[in-house]
Amino acid sequence: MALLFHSPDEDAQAWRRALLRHAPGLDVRLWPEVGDPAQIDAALVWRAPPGLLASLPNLRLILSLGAGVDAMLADPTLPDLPLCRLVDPSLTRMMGEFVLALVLKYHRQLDVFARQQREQRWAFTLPPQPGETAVGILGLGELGSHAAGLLRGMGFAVRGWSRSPKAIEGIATFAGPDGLAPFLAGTAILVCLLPLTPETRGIMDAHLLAGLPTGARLINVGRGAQLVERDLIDALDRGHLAHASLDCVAEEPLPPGHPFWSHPRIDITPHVASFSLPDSAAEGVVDNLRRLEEGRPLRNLVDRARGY
Ligand code: NDP
Ligand code: OXD
Repeated sequence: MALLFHSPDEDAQAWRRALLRHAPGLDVRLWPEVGDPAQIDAALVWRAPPGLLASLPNLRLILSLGAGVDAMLADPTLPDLPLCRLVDPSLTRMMGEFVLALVLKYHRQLDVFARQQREQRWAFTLPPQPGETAVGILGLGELGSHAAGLLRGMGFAVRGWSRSPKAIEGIATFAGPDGLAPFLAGTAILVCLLPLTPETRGIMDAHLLAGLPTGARLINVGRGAQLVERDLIDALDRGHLAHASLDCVAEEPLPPGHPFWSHPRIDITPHVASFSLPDSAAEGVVDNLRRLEEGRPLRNLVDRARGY
């Protein structure tokens, strides 16, 4: 079997080594060394140039190197073939760490103290107990449910919102459009871990933000286009929201001079919440290649109608 690898962001040689450890006979071709395009059976890609996948006439499977497949689905030339997204234990763990770090920042009011430092002001109140801080997670999938479990383990009051109803021990769950308002009303720190789909594009707008209690904080680690940027700035400037941490923005890299760079109540990180690591992710990729060969059901298959 021949697998084409393409990613402008990853160490291609490390991926080749990791894949060969699990499948020594695999013919791994590192783009742009495609060889004969007709020989390629599967493609493992991130930010593939539009048209690359369509140029492989015998392609049978597309594997995303990322958890989110929104950019891939936006390519009008994407072949109508099975598409699997990446689920990687390291990616899941790192996202959990990142969300935990930002929740702790807010729980221990480090955003407040950073502002006080700029004002040369020495003041404090007793910090709340974790059980007094309600963290609401939009999206209870692979990443959201793991982050929820970590936070729950730390004693936070965790709630989550998903499309389909869920029962998760120790976590208050809400589902669907009707569940959104009650979910938001009890959330002090909102974490977005939704995939970007037609339904979630612009979901964090003035209406959603108004549904949060005054003084709430926002952590967006999903996708930038889920947030209406102007509405966030309005909510912060009016004092309805206290602070936001944005790992994803609509245009990446964030353009010079964008108001987010200098807003005193916004922290920006350059889409670094989590990464897929070849040493832990390769096993799942190879498992799916074997499933393809043996005609068994693929794992982490994207439902194109849902968009994730
Ligand atoms: P999953 O597909 O496992 O989970 C998605 C969750 O979102 C599910 O719980 C799903 O509900 C819920 N959901 C989707 N659409 C809706 C909707 N319309 N209304 C309510 N809930 C909805 O995805 P992952 O957890 O693996 O990843 C989530 C996203 O995280 C990725 O798509 C990507 O955008 C982002 N990400 C960001 C990274 C970063 O570094 N910043 C790194 C990796 C991922 P249900 O369970 O009912 O299907
Ligand atoms: C992903 C990402 O979707 O890194 O995996 O954003």
